[in-house]
Amino acid sequence: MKVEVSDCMSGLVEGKNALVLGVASERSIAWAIARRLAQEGANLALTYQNERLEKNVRPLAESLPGTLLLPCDVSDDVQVANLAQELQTRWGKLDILVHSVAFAKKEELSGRYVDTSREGFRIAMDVSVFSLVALCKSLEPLMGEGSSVLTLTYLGSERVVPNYNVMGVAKAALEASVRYLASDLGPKGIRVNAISAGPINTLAARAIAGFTTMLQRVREVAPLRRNTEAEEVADAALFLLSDLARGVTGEVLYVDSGYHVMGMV
Ligand code: NAD
Ligand code: 0WE
Repeated sequence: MKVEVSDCMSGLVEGKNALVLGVASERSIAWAIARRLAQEGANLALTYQNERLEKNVRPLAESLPGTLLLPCDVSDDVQVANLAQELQTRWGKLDILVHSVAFAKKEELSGRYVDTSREGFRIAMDVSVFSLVALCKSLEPLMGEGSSVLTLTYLGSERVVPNYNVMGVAKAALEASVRYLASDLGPKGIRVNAISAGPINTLAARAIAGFTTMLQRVREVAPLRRNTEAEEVADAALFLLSDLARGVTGEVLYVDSGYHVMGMV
């Protein structure tokens, strides 16, 4: 019998316990990562932000047998603590943490950055940045040698992308947090990295005016002349979350068709 390579499990994350936050729909980057991890034999726990999104996420979770489904609004300390408690009870240890969560008020994602409100700044930083710190702190007791943490970022952290505004500043802080967390958790053998993804048509992106034009522009000028697919991000995520990347921490890996290397577009 012929065995296709694609039918074989790599064993890269086989038997590892993986928590993935940020699935909102089947287009979510977090969902592509979760599917890939499940495919390679990881045990999964997914979270949902609220009851409205639970309706979307439950059928996705149920399509991957054995997947735990837990609530977690990352802006609520109690929910973060309960999540850690629940995973302690169910699994006792955690090998993989995927943070694929970001939020800014819609009105902050248009117009001038200089007009950002104090409350808009606070919310974007709390949900998109501090949440990673809070999760790492709560879950650190469950993690150990060989554990790996991954978050998602975007080029707007280091270049000005019109309308990305306070989210760009939040992503800059997120990337800096990856370095500080890598330094804090490294001595325990816990790695912390980010993937900087090119624009992908998800729920979070669809709400943005002019997003289709951005996708088009990337297809025209990125070295690979195409858009980024969530599955490409998931493949890179599998690497960073596996022991193949055992020597990599504090890093931001671009999965963006090479767009970020261009100096004049
Ligand atoms: P998405 O809308 O599918 O995912 C965003 C997630 O954030 C949702 O699941 C939402 O429930 C969650 N979230 C927001 N506030 C939350 C809260 N208070 N508590 C818990 N969860 C909360 O969109 P996506 O594009 O898959 O976004 C995932 C990550 O990827 C984000 O960090 C985003 O910044 C990043 N990213 C996206 C793109 C893109 O173009 N889509 C590019 C680069 C990076
Ligand atoms: O990180 C993101 C999007 C994050 C996001 C999206 C929304 C839309 C709905 C955060 N908060 C909200 N709040 C909402 O109410 N991306 C990388 C995708 C994205 O968003 C942009 C982009 C790109 C790319 C916004 C403006 C310009 C470019």
